[in-house]
Amino acid sequence: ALLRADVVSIFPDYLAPLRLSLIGKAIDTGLVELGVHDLRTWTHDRHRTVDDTPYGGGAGMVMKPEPWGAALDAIVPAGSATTPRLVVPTPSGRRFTQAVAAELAAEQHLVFACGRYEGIDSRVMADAATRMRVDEISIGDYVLNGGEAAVLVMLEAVVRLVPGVIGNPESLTEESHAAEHDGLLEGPVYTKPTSWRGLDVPPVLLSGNHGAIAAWRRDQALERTRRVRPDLAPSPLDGVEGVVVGVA
Ligand code: 6GU
Repeated sequence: ALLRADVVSIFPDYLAPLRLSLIGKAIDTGLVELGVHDLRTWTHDRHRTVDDTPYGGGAGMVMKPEPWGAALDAIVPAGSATTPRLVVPTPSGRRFTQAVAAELAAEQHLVFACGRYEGIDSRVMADAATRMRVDEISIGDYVLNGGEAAVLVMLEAVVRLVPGVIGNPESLTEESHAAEHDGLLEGPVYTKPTSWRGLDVPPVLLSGNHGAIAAWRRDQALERTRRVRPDLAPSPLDGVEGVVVGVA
């Protein structure tokens, strides 16, 4: 397999959708290997305890280090040829972007540690960092109850970038956030019929004039980006020769 991904969670069933659709097919064809593990496998007490009260006080519970240490020891083979990357989903991590997805897609082995409650005892990350690269990553500025849904999001973005997973690689470069798009959002798209419920497909798309179509699409992309994501829109002087602004 080009990519192996291991996910550790106290709700392994939450990761079942990874076996569906595009990721499922990548697993079935052997391009991607997936392991989903129940953290409680590495508990030894009657109640299979994974959490405890936080030192220093405060609300909520913190995940105990021992089960995580044992889980990572079992999943990451000692002295393996390639050092895996440990991804810890957390709202306090660095932001997941298309560039981070591409970075992760280039790895051979990803391990995802799904925390619940107020997070995982920080020594787990400190200890893991002696053997692997550790990345605490957030998928956005909102709070989830656990990392599982974030792992579904991240793996969907990552696996489709693994070579061979998408049949037509051109569709990888033609979408929103692709570098080829100059960082603009993709504009509206249309298919048959040409008229539907009184709404017509923009005539330029039926013109056969490829130059005019490309110019129209660029214009639509720019308009949409300015309207819904002004933070991504190019500044008016972008691309004007001889003018350089905002460079440190
Ligand atoms: Cl990656 N995990 C959790 N638990 N909450 C989040 C998140 C991740 N990203 C945003 N909120």
